[in-house]
Amino acid sequence: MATNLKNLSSYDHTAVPDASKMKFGIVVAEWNEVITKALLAGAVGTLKKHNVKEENIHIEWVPGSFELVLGAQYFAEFDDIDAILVLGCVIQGETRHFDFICQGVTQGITDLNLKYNLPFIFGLLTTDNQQQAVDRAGGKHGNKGDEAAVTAIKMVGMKEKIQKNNM
Ligand code: DLZ
Repeated sequence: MATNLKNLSSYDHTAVPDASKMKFGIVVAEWNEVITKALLAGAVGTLKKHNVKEENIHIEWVPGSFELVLGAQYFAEFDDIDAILVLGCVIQGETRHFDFICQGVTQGITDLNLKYNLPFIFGLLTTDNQQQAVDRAGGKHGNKGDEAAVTAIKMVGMKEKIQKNNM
């Protein structure tokens, strides 16, 4: 949770492995586009900061957050990718739609991680209102997209390290 104790864009740069050979897929939701564009900018900027090449960042848009899971699965099935980031923003409304979308995406992403043995990174903002989303998409609590990018690089690095140690 982004709180006063944790800014989403703060991390120890020395603890992030070099990502110059890594390849990432990013699936972004069109709903709440102002927010998701900011998440995407954060994620891409952070990947590049850690030497990911432009041609190794593959971006696809889906209509809403509910479609993030299938979009991510398409990357896993049809592309040679090291990790997939999903970026979306679900804002609480008057109905229970929020709960169903959040549950679906959370469980879906969890299942994909295990099914494909690949890092699928959960870059979904689930907020009570627009301001909370703004605060976490490059605002006072940092950018969830930055956090997703760093997490993706770290997970790929971890997998590579364990594979190397066991060869
Ligand atoms: C329908 C819907 C609603 C009410 N709210 C959001 C939202 O806050 N964030 C989001 O990413 N998507 C929302 N959607 C769209 C659903 O995710 C999905 O695209 C549709 O239900 C069609 O499957």
